[in-house]
Parts: sequence; C-alpha cells; structure tokens
Amino acid sequence: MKTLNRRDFGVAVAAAILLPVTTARADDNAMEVHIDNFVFQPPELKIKVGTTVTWTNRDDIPHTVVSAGKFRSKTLDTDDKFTFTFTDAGDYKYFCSLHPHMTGMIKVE
Ligand SMILES: [Cu+2]
Repeated sequence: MKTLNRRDFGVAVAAAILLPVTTARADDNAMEVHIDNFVFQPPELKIKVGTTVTWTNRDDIPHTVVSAGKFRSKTLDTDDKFTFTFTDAGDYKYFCSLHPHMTGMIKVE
C-alpha cells in the first residue's frame, strides 16, 4: 500500500507540474548560475523537472561545468554560457574539471 500511495502521489505531482508548464512562459522555466571568483553562485539550486539552467562564466579564467555521466560543458571562457535542461528528478552534483574543488549542486524535484 505504501508503494501504491507513493506512486499515486507521484502521478499527482507530475500532473501538477506538467499542467502549468504547458502555459508558462519560457523564462519561468529558466534558472541561472554564475561562476564568480572560482565559486558557483548559488552553490545549490532547487528546481522543478523541465527547468533549463544556464551557467555563465564571469571569471577571467576558463572553467567547465561537469556532472559525471549527466552533462559536460566545453571549456567556458569569460562570459561563455552552458545550458542544460533537467528532465529527471534527482540530485546532480557537479564540478569544474579544471578546478575540482569548485563544486555545486542542482536538486531537481
Ligand atoms: Cu574552474
């Protein structure tokens, strides 16, 4: 019963999410992360399934945005952007492959 209830709840949540998405303006589904002084800002972002996240490198130093097995940007020079649309719920930990101490998290619900 617990599993059934959870599944029913999931369907209801999916319906609630999908309905507004079809009528929402595109920018309602977009979020931004900036790279500033070797930091992803904000370091953690909570978004809904279907959201597109755009990373912009505001440093004078190249960076990348990499989530193992999920997405990988090319090397981003100053003001370069990388976008990824999250179609599956979950926690996406990511980092800069050039400076692995730079980490961030996208939580998709
Ligand atoms: Cu970097």
